[in-house]
Amino acid sequence: MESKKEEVRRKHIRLHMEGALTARDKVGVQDFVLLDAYTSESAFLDNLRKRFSENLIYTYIGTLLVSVNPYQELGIYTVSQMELYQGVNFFELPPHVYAIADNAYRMMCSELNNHFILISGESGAGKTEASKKILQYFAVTCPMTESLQIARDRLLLSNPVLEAFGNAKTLRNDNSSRFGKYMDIQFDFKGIPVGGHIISYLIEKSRVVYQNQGERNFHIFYQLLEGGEEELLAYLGLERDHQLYKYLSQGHCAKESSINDKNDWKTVSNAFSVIDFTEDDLENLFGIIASVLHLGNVCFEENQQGCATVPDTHEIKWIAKLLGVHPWVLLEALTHRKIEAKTEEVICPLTPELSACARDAMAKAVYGRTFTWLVNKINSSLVNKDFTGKTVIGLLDIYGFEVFDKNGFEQFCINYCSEKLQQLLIERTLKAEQAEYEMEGIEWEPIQYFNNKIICDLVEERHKGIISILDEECIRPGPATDLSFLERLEEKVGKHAHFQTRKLAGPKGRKRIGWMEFRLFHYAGEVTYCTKGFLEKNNDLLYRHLKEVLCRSKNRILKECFLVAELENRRRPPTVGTQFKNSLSSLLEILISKEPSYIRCIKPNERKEPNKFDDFLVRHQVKYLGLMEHLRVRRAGFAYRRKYEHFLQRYKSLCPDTWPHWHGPPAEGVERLIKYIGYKPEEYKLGRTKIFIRFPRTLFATEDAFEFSKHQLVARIQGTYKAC
Ligand code: AOV
Ligand code: MG
Repeated sequence: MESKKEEVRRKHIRLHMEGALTARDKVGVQDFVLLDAYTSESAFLDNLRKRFSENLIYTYIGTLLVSVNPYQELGIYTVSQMELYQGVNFFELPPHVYAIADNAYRMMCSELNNHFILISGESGAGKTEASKKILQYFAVTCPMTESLQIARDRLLLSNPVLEAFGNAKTLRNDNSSRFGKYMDIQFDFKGIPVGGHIISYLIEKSRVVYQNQGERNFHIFYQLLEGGEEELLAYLGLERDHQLYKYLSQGHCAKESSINDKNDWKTVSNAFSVIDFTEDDLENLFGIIASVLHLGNVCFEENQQGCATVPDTHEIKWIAKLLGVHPWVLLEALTHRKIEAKTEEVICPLTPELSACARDAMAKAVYGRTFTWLVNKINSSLVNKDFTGKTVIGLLDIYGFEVFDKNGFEQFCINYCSEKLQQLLIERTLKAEQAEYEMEGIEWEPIQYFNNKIICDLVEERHKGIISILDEECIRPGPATDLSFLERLEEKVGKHAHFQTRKLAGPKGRKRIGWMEFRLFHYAGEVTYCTKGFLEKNNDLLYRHLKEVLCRSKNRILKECFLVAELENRRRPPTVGTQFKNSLSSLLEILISKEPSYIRCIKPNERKEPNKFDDFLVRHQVKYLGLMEHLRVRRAGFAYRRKYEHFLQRYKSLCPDTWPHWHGPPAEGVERLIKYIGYKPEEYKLGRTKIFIRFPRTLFATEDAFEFSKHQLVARIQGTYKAC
């Protein structure tokens, strides 16, 4: 293996050095920085297309990885591929997601700092797959001890469990993540993965009760029905046919060949046992999942007084059994509302429509909180208290930019999240890069780019942004509606360049915006949102009566999810929009403290098909992902930079003046060192605290010399021992 690896590596370096890949006409260039016409979008696209047609889905822009979803298995994720990339310098092998993972890992080990890998791109572009490949890479290539194997397995198997409960088939992606996920993989000082921690973001609860045409509910429901053992289904009171359940059949989704619920059930069941779920946990957990299905089938009718009744209480009895609540108490809570007057409680009957809303609110609340419980449970099995002084690599796989025919509150939140991550990328790359040159006193021609801060502000600014306006409407006394919210928006942000409604649009735009809609001009394109449901989803209120029932449930998981203390707390909880805004802001704080790597995923076509490269679609993504700007900054700048101390520490053995110790200022040591090894003036620049290296090949050569000198040193030491 070693010699094969060395051979591939040498060949690649040679190609790289020989005017960067002789075969470039056929397979394009592996780093866009090497493109001759680097300012041309068409040349960029040509290169991407050429490589895609040769099944080369990865291309670099400097250290950023561009990945195009192949929609087919390419055989490039084998263990031998992983071994090939292990411990090899970045540009010495063809671009790969493993190279990004390995680079972050080695930097973490050598500099003992924390890293994160941000994977972005639109829905279906390949983010979740990339994050899984990275996790597998660490699981296979990192050093391991027997006692820590279980930690590794749990890290790996947390994925199928979370995907079962948090992913669903949408029109864009058969396995679309309907929650955001940030996962820290923790390593000890030897680089062994010892544990992890997951933070989840805003699960799309509305999917539990409603799915668009052609879409499905969360995978777990179908997996349970298809794969669950007979006795389990009998215990839960469920039938195999998912058409029997209202919450599973509204999307009229045809069977999808890419989804095998029966097999997935096996994987998830196995994962549960490895992650330490007890029989009791699973009994309670599936009791909840089954209750949601039963709940969806509860129907209401109107009695002569116009109040809701439940003609068939069969489902209610099952829910009561599974959740450990009294059936009549549950029935009353679904059909009545408790209103608290000053000294007494008044019970008012609900109409069938309001009862249906209460039922759906209960299903969403139960599912949403159970998901949070699941994440906490997984975290408690991933935690490793024995290790202190850990370093981490964080993986961020969060929902991608989404545009459907109908976009609601969920798309608004998802696309706002995309804006925030774009902001982070701009701050950390385009802006930071230019600021760094300035700070380090390096001459530089500024590059123009679109800064989407203006859109982030439009959404999130305190008192003025869309989320604040929505919150105000939610608490305003009097009859606030989704329409009055739209009117408030027109009043307060109507003049904003990135906002439009039917009333504000010119005659041409008006046709395409409905009465209840507003349009945002996102960095990734325009999206028209329908305000219907915004107030209700932002409020996310559960009638007190139902909350009481859930707080008194005997189901152990629900008991942990709905604490009795909540009933005593009369303060209004923060709205969903505000909670999401706050959680994104903490996420950005987590990321800002770490060293970044970026993967930008591109979706080649809308039909989820292999070998189809839709120029228009890809061009649009190249544009909004800011790849051209990124390339320009990279091209004009320097491929590598290192603090003088770090550079000297690594390469000091290459120069007699700096080896074994250099006692002067590190900058002078580096200057002495690079003169000795023969850097040419055009290859580097010396800043105030760092050395900047223009071409990757300069660094390779240095790294090669270092490896060579290391071997010589070892040979010399061994020789000395032998002589003794
Ligand atoms: P996403 O995470 O970016 O969308 P996924 O990672 O789920 O997208 O990818 C969508 C589908 O594309 C996968 O289920 C695979 O079938 C295929 N795919 C993606 N990457 C690869 C790859 N490297 N090799 C082979 N097939 C791949 V979303 O979660 O919807 O934003 O919310
Ligand atoms: Mg995903």
